[in-house]
Amino acid sequence: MNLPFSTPLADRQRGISLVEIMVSLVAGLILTAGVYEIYISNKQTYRVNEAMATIQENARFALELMSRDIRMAGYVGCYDEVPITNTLDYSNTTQDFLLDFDTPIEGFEAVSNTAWDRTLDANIVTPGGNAPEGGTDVLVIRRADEISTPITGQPNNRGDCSKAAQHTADLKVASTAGLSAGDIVFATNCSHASIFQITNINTGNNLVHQTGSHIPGNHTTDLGACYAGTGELTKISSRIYFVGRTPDNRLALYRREGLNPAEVLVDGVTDFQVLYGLDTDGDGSVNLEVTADYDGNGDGSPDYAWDKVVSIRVSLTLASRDNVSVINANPISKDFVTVVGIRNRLP
Ligand SMILES: [Ca+2]
Ligand SMILES: [Ca+2]
Ligand SMILES: [Ca+2]
Repeated sequence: MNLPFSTPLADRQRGISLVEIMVSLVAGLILTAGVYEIYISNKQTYRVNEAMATIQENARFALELMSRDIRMAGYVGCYDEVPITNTLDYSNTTQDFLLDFDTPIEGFEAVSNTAWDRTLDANIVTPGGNAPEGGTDVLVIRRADEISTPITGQPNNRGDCSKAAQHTADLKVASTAGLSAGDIVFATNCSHASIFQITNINTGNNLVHQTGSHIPGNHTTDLGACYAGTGELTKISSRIYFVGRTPDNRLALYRREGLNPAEVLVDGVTDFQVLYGLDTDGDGSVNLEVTADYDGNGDGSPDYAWDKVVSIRVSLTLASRDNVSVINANPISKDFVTVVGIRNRLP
């Protein structure tokens, strides 16, 4: 639109006043600050969500592994119903604790920030490794491994199972995958069972179980039974769970499997507490949930009724690596609880 010539120049081209510039600058600043605030808050939300997702993923992983071990505690096929010959040489080792397959479950209750209900067995800590963190519990599971193979024969016993001497023959198995010399295994044909250490694996999948080599070794080659062409062989080992400190001083959930060094399962586990579900009245279901040091008969000392444990309640606390909490700028942390039944002991 054309302005009439009579309109003064000042009216037509007045421009922008200083006040207007100031106002728009302030408005711009407010807008930028708002956008920045949204950005920061989104970034913060993202960091919290990311930390929480990591915590949840780690907790799921740890609880899954632990649950599998707890569920299978003491499970070794038809072990419960049959006589068992254990040829392990307990006099030849300081590692009896790791080989005590008669006790599938046991634990140590943290009674203060420095002590447990009894002295921790030396085998809980790998030589040179770090000790469990004060105030957190220790859980020990002894169980059959996933590695299992059919026994296909005893090549040297010439098919004669009637003579005790034939009980010493090598065992031939379908596959030696996952098995190696030094492994402790469990053989059973459902009328008898044997625990022994493999001292050598010969060609043809022949498992040798000599005396006088390896630790703990076998004190006899007599397995107490003949397994010519029948049965199943399974690797067995202990699993010890505890919270310890990593080399960079972070708390983490450790697992020691058999004679192997303890390994970090999951980083950022700051607490680990265990309760044992007891069936004290023999009806096959839990009627009492207690700590490891439970004194049921009131004689002033723990009962350690491990054979009455039918379930285990595990509580883990996990914390984020970074200080992402919006409340106090600390790491965020979350508790996770699961209850696992022991397969062998539930009806
Ligand atoms: Ca405890
Ligand atoms: Ca009960
Ligand atoms: Ca007692």
